[in-house]
Amino acid sequence: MITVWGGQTSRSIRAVWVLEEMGLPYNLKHVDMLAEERDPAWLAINPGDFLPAIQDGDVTMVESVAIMEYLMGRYGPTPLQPAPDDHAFPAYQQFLHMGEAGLATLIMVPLVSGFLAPEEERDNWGARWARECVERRLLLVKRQLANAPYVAGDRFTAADISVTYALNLGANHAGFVLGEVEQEYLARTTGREAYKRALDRSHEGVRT
Ligand SMILES: N[C@@H](CCC(=O)N[C@@H](CS)C(=O)NCC(=O)O)C(=O)O
Repeated sequence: MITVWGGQTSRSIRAVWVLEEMGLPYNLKHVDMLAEERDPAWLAINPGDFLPAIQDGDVTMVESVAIMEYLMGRYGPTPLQPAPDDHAFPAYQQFLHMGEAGLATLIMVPLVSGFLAPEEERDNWGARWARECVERRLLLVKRQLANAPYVAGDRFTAADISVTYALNLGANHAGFVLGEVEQEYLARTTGREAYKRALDRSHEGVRT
């Protein structure tokens, strides 16, 4: 059985959403990132102490996009992952990675500056630079969604799972203002039954 180590609002939702879309069974273990002390069992899984991680037999992995690729590669094929000869593949690959490397990673800088930095360090050059980078990268998302309902084209893929997490993170926790096109897109992606199940399971994880 696959175990996902995650949190209520963490990138573990990407792994759990893929598992729900693929109908695969899994356990979810909640890690409280705000707790003063860490469960040694968790640190044995990821001494780097960031979420998410998965265990699958003797496989232990971190990095949410790599985990999604592992799950789809190991337990697919799945329509979430277009084949390399599919015309959707280049856009799929680009936005799958942009969701984390180009968006969520950079969004974390103004996010943590705004919430965690000492008052006098909140408005800093690095956070402003990262915010501007995100704004420019969002133009690529906006341009793609002006022409297609999903970031890889006509159908929903794991690239949408990656980008949806980033857009939600930016809008809900870092003050990014989304346009109508992006908001309609989020309504489409988060309206999926598998997303709702993933969210429910992630919240249940807190109570176990
Ligand atoms: N690139 C990593 C980012 C992981 C990450 O930043 N996770 C957050 C939670 S969503 C975290 O655990 N942050 C705490 C920390 O890094 O100290 C991924 O996609 O998994």
